[in-house]
Amino acid sequence: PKPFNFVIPEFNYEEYMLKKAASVNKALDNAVPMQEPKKIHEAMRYSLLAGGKRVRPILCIAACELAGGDESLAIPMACAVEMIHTMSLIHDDLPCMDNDDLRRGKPANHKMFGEETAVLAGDALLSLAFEHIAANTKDGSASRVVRAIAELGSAVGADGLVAGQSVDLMSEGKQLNLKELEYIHIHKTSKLLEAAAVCGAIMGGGNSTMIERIRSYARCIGLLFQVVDDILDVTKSSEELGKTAGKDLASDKATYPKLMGLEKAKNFAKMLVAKAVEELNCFDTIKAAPLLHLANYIAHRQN
Ligand code: GRG
Repeated sequence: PKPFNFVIPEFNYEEYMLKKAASVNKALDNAVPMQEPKKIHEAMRYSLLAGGKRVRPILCIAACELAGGDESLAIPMACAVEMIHTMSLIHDDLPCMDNDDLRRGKPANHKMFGEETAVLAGDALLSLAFEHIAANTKDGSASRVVRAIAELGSAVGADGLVAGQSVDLMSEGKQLNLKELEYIHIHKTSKLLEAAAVCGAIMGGGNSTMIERIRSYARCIGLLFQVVDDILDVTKSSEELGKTAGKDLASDKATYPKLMGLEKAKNFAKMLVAKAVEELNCFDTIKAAPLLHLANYIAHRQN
């Protein structure tokens, strides 16, 4: 059964996603122009414009629109979220972290530019993210900008992404239980998705009830994102190997399918998407269509 069993005929999801991704890509390109010193700017642009799915910035814009604002109010915030996401990927791939050579099908930043430049490119993107919000958000919204910056900062630092990464690194070689696995996912993945949506809703002028419903929605899809990732790891590698047991069921890494079984993990994903949809039932369905479809997309994504 489909976890989300209604369509909104008035709404063309693919067209919406393509249009928003194009706006985000253009704004990101403008936000980091090629300039001196060339190497660092080239490294920043290399990863930032490497063609991610842009889920977080689109979530930010859609939440802003749902809360009553227009796209232009959320664009600097949306770009900042993608800059932070990108810097976290650059640092995650470093030899001292996950030590990955490839990212988005291309050589990782440190493989292209060297470790020192990759560290600096990440640092520069993190700093630019906050500068970009403060310097480029439309006039008249200073108090919203301050609230959103506080939200984003806390999602990224030692209570957010950094906490998730730190606990993940410390857990290497340990057998995690579900609660520990969830802590890592909530911090490494959900926090930034949640901040993207909440910051969008703040910029859009949403009231506190709207913002909190959007927050709960985003929490669900953040966890959903990771559960689906884990399920894809199993099902994809099963397909590739032509076997029933996938890579992650065999490896040491804790995943939802490994800890609860594949069927239960799939049911958990269905429960999360249903809860995410339920959180938005206080909004007009047509207006909430982008976020409803985004939840559905995350549940059914293939990469
Ligand atoms: C944030 C200050 C700061 C430091 C970084 C390295 C680190 C601390 C955190 C790691 C965070 C991390 C790599 C989380 C995984 C997030 C995740 C699910 C990535 C994949 O996201 P997609 O599928 O990727 O949206 P694309 O490529 O489409 O953007």
